[in-house]
Amino acid sequence: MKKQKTKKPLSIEQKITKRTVISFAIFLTFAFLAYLCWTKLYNSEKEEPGITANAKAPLRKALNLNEKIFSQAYSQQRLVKNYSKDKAAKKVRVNGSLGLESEFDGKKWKLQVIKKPGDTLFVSLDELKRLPKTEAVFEFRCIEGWSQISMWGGVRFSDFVKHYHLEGLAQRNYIGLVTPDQKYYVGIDMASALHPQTILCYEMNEMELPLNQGYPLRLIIPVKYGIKHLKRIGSLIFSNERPRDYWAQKGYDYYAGL
Ligand SMILES: Nc1nc2c(c(=O)[nH]1)N[C@H]1C(S)=C(S)[C@@H](COP(=O)(O)O)O[C@H]1N2
Ligand SMILES: [Mo]
Repeated sequence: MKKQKTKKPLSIEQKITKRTVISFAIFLTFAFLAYLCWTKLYNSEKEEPGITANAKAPLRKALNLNEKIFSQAYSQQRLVKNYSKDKAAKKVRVNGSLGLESEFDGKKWKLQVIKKPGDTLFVSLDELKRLPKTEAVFEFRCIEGWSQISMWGGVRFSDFVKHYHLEGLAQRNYIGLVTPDQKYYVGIDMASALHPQTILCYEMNEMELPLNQGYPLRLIIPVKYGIKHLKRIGSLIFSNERPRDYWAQKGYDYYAGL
């Protein structure tokens, strides 16, 4: 007679043990995968020293990825909401005076466009005023938590680029702006700089800019938070590397987009 191979059914205890072993194996697999991801993120390429020195590498990586996605999704067509003139605040808030405290002679001022070492273009306020004027009434937002609808006027940055034949330089990735005393500085990705609402601004509420709001020239860039709207522009550069940025050095997101 043939011996029949019959499997003895597992007892309740054996069943429970088997399940526990399987669950534990699954748990270990996931724990190991999580560990691999973490070490990969943590040992990933470090940021350039001095630019975002205060942010921890993995967090910074996430922010950079964020920036990549935003700039890829970025479209020149995406306009920030424009309001009618009467919605603009008459008493416009003043915030931030870095780079505005040094002695300054507005009458002698010219915008310096540094094309390459030893080749600087100087542009006076009168010359800027002769270019077509663009106005923007939008909700200005500060990362400190306040916002206010305000009205600004000046030359669209993209018009400025065309007028002075700077298209070649505008192929680079960033512009960098610095106050005349170099105490405040920002870097802006080129897509945002060339956005149709970005202006080199010389007017507020249809009048000359007040000194504490950036006379003779400031940046107005509605697609970004207030930190990027540098007041009193001294010089402008075009660069493939990220220009230094005051608040990014303190750990804020370099992109600071809305
Ligand atoms: N030169 C210079 N520009 C600056 C700042 C600054 O401290 N110095 N502060 C920024 C910040 S944080 C904000 S919110 C806006 C405020 O612009 P406002 O003073 O016209 O409201 O300016 C930005 N531009
Ligand atoms: Mo701000």
